[in-house]
Amino acid sequence: MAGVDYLERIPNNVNLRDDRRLLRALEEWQPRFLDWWKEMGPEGFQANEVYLRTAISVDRDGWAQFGYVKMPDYRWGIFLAEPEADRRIAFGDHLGKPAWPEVPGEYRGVLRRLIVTQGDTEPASVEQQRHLGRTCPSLYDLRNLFQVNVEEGRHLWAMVYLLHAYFGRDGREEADALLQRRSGDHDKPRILGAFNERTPDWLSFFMFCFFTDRDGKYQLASLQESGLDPLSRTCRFMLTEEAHHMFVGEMGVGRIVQKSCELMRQHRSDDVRRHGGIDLPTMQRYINFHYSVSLDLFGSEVSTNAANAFTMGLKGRFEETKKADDHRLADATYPVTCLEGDRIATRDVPALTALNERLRDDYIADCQRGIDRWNRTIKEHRIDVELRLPHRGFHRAIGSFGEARISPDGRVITEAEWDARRREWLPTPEDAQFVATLMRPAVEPGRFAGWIAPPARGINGLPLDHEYVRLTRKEG
Ligand code: BYC
Repeated sequence: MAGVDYLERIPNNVNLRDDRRLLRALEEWQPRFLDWWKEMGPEGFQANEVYLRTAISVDRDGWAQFGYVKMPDYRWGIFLAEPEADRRIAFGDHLGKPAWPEVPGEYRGVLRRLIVTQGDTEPASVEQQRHLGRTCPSLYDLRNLFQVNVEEGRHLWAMVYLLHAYFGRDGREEADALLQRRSGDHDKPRILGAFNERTPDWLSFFMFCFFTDRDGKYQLASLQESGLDPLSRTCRFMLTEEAHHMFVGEMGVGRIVQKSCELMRQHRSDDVRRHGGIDLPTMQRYINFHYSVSLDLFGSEVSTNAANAFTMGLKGRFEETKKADDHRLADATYPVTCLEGDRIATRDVPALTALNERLRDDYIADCQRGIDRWNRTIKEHRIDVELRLPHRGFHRAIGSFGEARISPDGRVITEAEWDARRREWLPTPEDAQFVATLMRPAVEPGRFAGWIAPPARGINGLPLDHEYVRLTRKEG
């Protein structure tokens, strides 16, 4: 059990019962969280039993337990990875000093902002996905959606724990505000752009899990390097859950690509839509959209915020400890591609200010690996099409490219060319309408909608026709 107390109202491995004040504060927040879940979590299905994985330990082996749970009864809790003995700060001005068990007073504001920004994305994604249950392509996919949703809820708990435990009254207020903002709301939107976009259909959901959850992986990996030890430990455990969300995204898109290729071969036609599939040009436009809004999540190419967070020892680089340099970056430079006047240029800038771009580079390389795997599927069907990541400047709102129009192949273009061609590059209202026509629920065990191939295997060794969500009870 590695110290997880499941008998408590709030399962945890942080000895919550020994800190009465904190326990009381979190127990007060808990019903507000549940109210939010009921109002803004998955629409319907709250009374149905779902075959979910629950964290029961933070050990590498055996941290998960599978079983039927009604979502509101999911054991949301607080899990920090095991402490590392004598952990030292691995970068910045405090390099080599012992990691902090508490928040250093002078860094309170910056740390709070990072934690709130991270925390805000978690409930946002649940809100974005709340209508999807009704149009699930299979019970297998429905269960995966709900697994992702409850784990995002747990990630919210992770950040709320830090706010309550280390930031006093300000932290409690921020924790409440996390339940008050709403994705896409005009007056009280979520903090970051991508988390105010709609996720109206399952194609968008799989793209979101592939591209946007992958930003989560890179941000959490950077925060895992943090000198603030409780933040590091909580992110380390969150990353184990995040991996499943990216798996859902990559497999989901991969299965749609597979089905489209099968339909193209079977009907000897590119006109997959006529046969109930999603054509590859539409897939490309969805990739262009989700990739570009996710690139924005890394912030500006050149950022003093990022430099400060690094120098202070609060947010490191991806795999900081594996890098062979001085971990201070005082004199280092890094090449950054951005807009210079009316052309795109790459220039060396101080590496400290280029940390957002460097993380974006790591992310882009990771996205490309997924695209390569989808292209392998297309090639196996002997179809001469390649999916591509558009240029990093395409359709950007944040950073230097936010000021210009860039084509997917990386040319600075005029507003007139953008207007004339954006329908080739980004999902059109007609694309969305077409995809919406495919979103009809397939809820008999073992049945899959006609636009997506079944997965290679079921969950936890179970067959594909397992009843992953029990729909026999009436929906709540
Ligand atoms: N939208 O210096 P700049 C996840 C703001 S996803 C709106 O360029 P900085 C998940 C920025 O806040 C991971 N605003 O950037 C995935 C700043 O505003 P203020 C989430 C934006 O600060 C799926 C100003 O622009 N975690 O876990 O170096 C499902 C100038 O900022 C955006 C984190 O983000 C944007 N896209 O870096 C569920 C980690 N981009 O302060 C979950 C924590 C920038 O001047 N956050 N701005 O008012 C951070 O590390 C940083 O806040 C950012 C921005 C990387 C987001």
